[in-house]
Amino acid sequence: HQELERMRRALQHGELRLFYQPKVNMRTGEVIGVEALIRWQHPEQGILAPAEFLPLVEQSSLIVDIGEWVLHEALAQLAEWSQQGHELSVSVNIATRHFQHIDFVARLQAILAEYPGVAPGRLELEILESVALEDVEAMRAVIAACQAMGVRFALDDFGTGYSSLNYLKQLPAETLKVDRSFVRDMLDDQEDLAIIEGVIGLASVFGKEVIAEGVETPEHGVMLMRIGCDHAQGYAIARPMPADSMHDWLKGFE
Ligand code: G
Ligand code: G
Ligand code: MN
Ligand code: NA
Repeated sequence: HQELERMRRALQHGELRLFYQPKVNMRTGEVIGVEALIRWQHPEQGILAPAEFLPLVEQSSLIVDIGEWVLHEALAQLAEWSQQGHELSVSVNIATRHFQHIDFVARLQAILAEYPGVAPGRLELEILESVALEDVEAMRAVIAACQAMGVRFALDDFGTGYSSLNYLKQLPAETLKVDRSFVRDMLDDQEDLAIIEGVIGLASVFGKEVIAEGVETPEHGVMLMRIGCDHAQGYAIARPMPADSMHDWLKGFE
């Protein structure tokens, strides 16, 4: 496939970039971490968003190579930020096909070993709720093996994946990431607000953290804090930015 060949070359030629978006505790003002978000610095078309190239890549094993590049890049960046005095954690999105790769755990362990200065607890993997629901036993074993190394998990786009409430009881992730579709309409739509409140209530019973994504205005932030969701990510706080902008942003946010 010609498009895939182009992507492989983009990876080899160093055209992929990670942007980072801060996640904050709105109540304490603390930066709890950053989410790594891939971009393609295309030689002619400029910066391309993942929607423009990832869906194709996800249909091939190239997603494993790109996913491993993302892990390396994010961990190297954490090490660099450490040297600048910023002890951050990073969340990395893991494609389903990558996560289901037979060698996922061993290769993750090998990658982490290359960054001895970065504690595994500072890496969070974002997987889709639907992944954790697929082949539950096998996925739970993979998640548990990663957690045994210290790596944390967040269920991304939470609320869109049809988890049964019973399933929530054994959900292996530390964090639930409320899908931005609920957050977007929560100020006008009582039902979306109720869904977020429900997730927060369940999370607290099960000892899980909740973060709201897609927090676009201060009003959203105020309402989220009112209903007990202190962790937020979204344009109201910061847009995804290149790594070298993070130092200045952190200084300004303090
Ligand atoms: O950054 P943006 O909002 O355009 O990201 C769109 C989607 O692409 C998000 O759903 C996000 O989970 C996904 N995505 C972003 N970066 C990565 C990445 O490094 N790996 C994978 N597998 N998905 C990513
Ligand atoms: O699916 P995932 O949660 O990984 O998606 C993250 C995506 O959401 C990134 O592509 C990021 O650019 C985008 N994003 C981050 N903050 C906001 C926001 O406040 N509003 C909207 N609409 N998108 C956001
Ligand atoms: Mn995500
Ligand atoms: Na999401």
